Amino acid sequence: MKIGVFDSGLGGLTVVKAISERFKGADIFYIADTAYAPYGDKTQEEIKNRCIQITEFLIYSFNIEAIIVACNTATSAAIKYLRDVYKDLIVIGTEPGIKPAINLTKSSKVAVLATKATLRGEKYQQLVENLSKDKDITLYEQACVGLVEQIEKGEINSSVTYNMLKNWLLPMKEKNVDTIVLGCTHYPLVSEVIRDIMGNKINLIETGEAIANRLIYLSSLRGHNEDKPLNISIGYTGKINRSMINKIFKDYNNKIEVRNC
Ligand code: DGN
Repeated sequence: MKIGVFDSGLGGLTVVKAISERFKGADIFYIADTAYAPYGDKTQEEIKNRCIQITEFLIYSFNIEAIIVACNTATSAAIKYLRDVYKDLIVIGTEPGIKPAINLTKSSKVAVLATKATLRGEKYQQLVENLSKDKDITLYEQACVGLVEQIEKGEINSSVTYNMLKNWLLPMKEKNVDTIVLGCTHYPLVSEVIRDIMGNKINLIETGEAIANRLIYLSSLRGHNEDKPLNISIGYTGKINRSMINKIFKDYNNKIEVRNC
């Protein structure tokens, strides 16, 4: 099976990593759209156009059967369009895991970290509106402006990144937030920093595992049951930080091809 995955940059590789831990028998073609990153400050129309161009490229270059939008921001701008137009493809998007967070919280205080575009998107607003009203939850939303750029630069442990996160997170810690939704696929790459600030007991909700499970389910409906090792290749449109790729896939044994496209 051939699967296309994309994001504005490195973030969607956290999703590919989660897939690589659970799924076999596929060729994964990943596009890091770094020439247009970050998506978080683009209009919904601009983001949607990029999603269409990348999907077309993946279809015509690699004949993909599935497309995974490994980006919350792009999902909110384009998933409906992609589902409507590419009916022959398996189309999977990424959404902040608010539901699992609500099930997990003990203090009833949940934070959502995401890009500005995700938080103001209609899809996110609907997700929040549809939350179970049975539980009285206080939701703290934080647009983490500049964090994606820090991660793209590979500045995971720099004092700038630490201080950014500290300014957003300490007020949440004081309010007894015990569960944080990582509503951007880049943010798992700073989860150690978040734990350092919030303490080890904090629950962090990522979406990679849920996406991998959805892929397993939908591909099995199409008869996918190959068992060969996963083959991953990464293309990028602007620049990419290769040491971050090595860091993300440090335990991955197969060769990963990385090239400009
Ligand atoms: N990884 C993207 C997301 O999940 O929203 C980041 C989007 C961006 O480029 N800011």
